[in-house]
Amino acid sequence: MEATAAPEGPPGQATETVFRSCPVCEASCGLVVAVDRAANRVVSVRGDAEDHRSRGYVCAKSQVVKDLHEDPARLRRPVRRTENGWEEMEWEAALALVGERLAAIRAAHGNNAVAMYYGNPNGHNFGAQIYTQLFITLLETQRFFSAGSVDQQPKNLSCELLYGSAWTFPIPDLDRSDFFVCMGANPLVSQGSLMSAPDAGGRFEALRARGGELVVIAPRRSETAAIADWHLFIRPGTDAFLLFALVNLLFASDRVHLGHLAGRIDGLERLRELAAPFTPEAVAGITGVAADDIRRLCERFCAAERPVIYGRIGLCTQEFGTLASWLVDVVNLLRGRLDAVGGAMFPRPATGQGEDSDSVGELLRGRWHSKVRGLPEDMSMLPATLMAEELAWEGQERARALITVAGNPVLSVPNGDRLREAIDGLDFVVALDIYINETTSRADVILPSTVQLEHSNYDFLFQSTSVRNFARYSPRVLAPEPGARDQWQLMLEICGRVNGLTVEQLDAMIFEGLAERVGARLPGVGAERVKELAGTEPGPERLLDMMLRAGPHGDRFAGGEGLTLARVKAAEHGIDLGPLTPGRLPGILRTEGKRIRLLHPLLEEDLGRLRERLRAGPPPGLLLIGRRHIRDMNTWLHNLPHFVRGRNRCTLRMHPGDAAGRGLADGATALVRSAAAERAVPVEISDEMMPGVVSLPHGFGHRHADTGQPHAQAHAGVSANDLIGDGLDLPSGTSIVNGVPVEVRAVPP
Ligand SMILES: Nc1nc2c(c(=O)[nH]1)N[C@H]1C(S)=C(S)[C@@H](COP(=O)(O)OP(=O)(O)OC[C@H]3O[C@@H](n4cnc5c(=O)[nH]c(N)nc54)[C@H](O)[C@@H]3O)O[C@H]1N2
Ligand SMILES: Nc1nc2c(c(=O)[nH]1)N[C@H]1C(S)=C(S)[C@@H](COP(=O)(O)OP(=O)(O)OC[C@H]3O[C@@H](n4cnc5c(=O)[nH]c(N)nc54)[C@H](O)[C@@H]3O)O[C@H]1N2
Ligand code: SF4
Ligand SMILES: [Mo]
Repeated sequence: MEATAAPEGPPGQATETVFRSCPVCEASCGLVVAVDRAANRVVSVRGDAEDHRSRGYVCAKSQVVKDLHEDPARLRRPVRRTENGWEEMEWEAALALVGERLAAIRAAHGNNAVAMYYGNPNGHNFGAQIYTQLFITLLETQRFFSAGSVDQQPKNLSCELLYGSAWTFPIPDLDRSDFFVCMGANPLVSQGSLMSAPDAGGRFEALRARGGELVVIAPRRSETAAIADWHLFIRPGTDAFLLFALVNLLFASDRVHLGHLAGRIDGLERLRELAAPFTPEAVAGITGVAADDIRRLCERFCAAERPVIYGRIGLCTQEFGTLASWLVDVVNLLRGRLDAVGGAMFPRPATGQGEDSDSVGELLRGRWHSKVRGLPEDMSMLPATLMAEELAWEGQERARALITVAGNPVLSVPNGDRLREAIDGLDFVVALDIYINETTSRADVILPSTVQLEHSNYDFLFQSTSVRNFARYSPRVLAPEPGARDQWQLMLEICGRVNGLTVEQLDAMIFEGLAERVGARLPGVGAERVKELAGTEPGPERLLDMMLRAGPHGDRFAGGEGLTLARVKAAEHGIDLGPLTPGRLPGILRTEGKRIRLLHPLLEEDLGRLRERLRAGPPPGLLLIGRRHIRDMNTWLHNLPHFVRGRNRCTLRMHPGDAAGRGLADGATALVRSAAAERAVPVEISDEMMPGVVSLPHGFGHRHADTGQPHAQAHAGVSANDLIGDGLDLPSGTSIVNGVPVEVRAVPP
């Protein structure tokens, strides 16, 4: 644990203690925040030993909530770009300007003239999430991009195909598994993703202490691999081959056991046929994993009592992201490890998103296409990699405006330089952001929301990704500046002004709609009674109260002991709703006849691409992969001095053999060239790398002089995404950021 001693305030200073969860990563660890109300500042932040999920664990990023609040470079009021630089604006004037400009552009050129990019921090902000659907629906643009297509989109798609719902993620039961295969993830650093697990390291230690084994499959001996019982190097982008070989072995050795899902699964015979060519011997060359090791992995997986396979970023953001993400579930399924204790199970959020349903999900894909390359929309989004070319496209119905919502695509998405240029060609740009950074510096107006400790929160999304069911409310700790708005208010202000509606009207629409749905589900109660009990205070909390009360643990608006928001608030350290439970399938399936269809035409079609890669062999040269560090969070912590001090982390890690062959010594500067660009980066020689693979973290590259982040600029580094280029996992439109061919050479003298 990279913990933090708690400097208490000076003696005699009146500090108050507030408990809340950390909004920086999915783990959502419990924090103890000491606050000086009079000075409206945080005195200290430390881990909450009474939080049942994190039990006192926190990482260095727990201090972000304090540092970010205090960063003088953080925007507190709207700013407008003028010829003389950035100028502060009054809130009403700024909102009016944004509303007028966007409305005028829509009126003249249609809804699609306004593009939007939606970034990661929204997923950590309950208010923003609750109104997101409305925001997107009312902007109704076919030029919608998000960080999701440099992230989990392949898993969304595979879940949609298998279970009928893109957000029904099977989550590994880390605390009860006895054979954990971790592919393309580094939970010791990330603290788990689509597996929210504070103190992942402690949980893996516990797994080993109870006689279980941890296997890590990744092209780098990561922090997680370093504590594993077995680490297998794999060539980037080839996991689908390895997983197919496991499927092949399960069929060939007659070890398919479907458990309680037998009789619900379609496509088994077809899958057997498709897997037939992918023997361990056939895939050993391309994956770099010996056939014997693949066989041994299969043996040990089958011999274990509670095995599970889990895959994340390294499996999603690669050449065969959808196939690999799908095959992880397929292998679990073929061994009866889906919806089973110690396997992969489905969380049950207290707000009711994971309940049984009779509805049948519709695959939302291909309803429109990108202008330049004609690639299909997926879940209403176009691939983020295409954002630069789509915004630069000069046809008749071209893009004219852009809204960025807590995102920094110039650094976090491939083709950042082209994107900056394309943004400059637009008529109007508004950024909902708290910094002037590589992306938002191109905006006409920046609208900063309240930050983390200035608004309340509820861990909404991460109820669906957590390794244990829980409910957790976080109170507001610090008073915002006068006039400041929460992110949800800004979102409603914008779509309200563009559509001629007020924030109150929009909130009322959501409220009425939710009350109707909740009322319909509770026949004895009805919508009118729901509305009466929900109160009159507009905003996300009254919606949250309704969802909790109507949810699986709720009081059903009938009094009694069930959950209400007030009860969740009263539980300062969060409420433990127990381990994940099996038997959620078939109830939660949103598929035709509640069957699981193993294959889908989209997947079968993509198998053509996989076979072609096997025939062609791996791409030539070195393959570039990414890397995460404890003190980085994508692009946005680099202006906080505590998070950039020390050694330069933006280095190219390289195997000693690869370095020697190129005359590169440790610390030397290398030129890394890809199809997209060439960049100079310091080399760090390390045998943690698989030979033939080099690693560079993303989120750096703060080289533009026009940002308002002096500390970030002083630790600029290089943007990995400059090197990454156009490659996509075709079915999902996800950027291939792992497994990018590069050449590396020493800087000529
Ligand atoms: N090469 C490569 N690229 C990657 C990845 C990779 O592994 N390799 N990972 C991808 C992944 S998984 C992700 S999620 C994306 C992230 O992609 P983005 O979401 O585009 O990037 P972030 O750095 O998270 O951007 C956060 C932005 O939100 C702002 N912000 C932070 N807090 C707040 C707030 O409270 N309110 C408001 N209004 N703004 C706020 C910050 O100033 C910053 O501009 O990057 C992806 N890009
Ligand atoms: N400290 C910190 N924590 C974070 C973040 C952060 O930036 N910093 N970001 C958060 C976000 S937005 C996300 S989405 C999560 C991501 O959480 P993780 O998925 O755990 O992310 P990474 O640490 O990028 O781990 C990816 C792993 O995949 C390996 N890999 C790369 N290519 C391949 C491949 O082709 N095959 C296989 N098998 N492995 C491969 C890499 O070596 C690396 O170990 O982390 C979250 N947590
Ligand atoms: S692991 Fe994530 S949630 Fe926990 S303290 Fe660190 S950043 Fe915050
Ligand atoms: Mo992410």
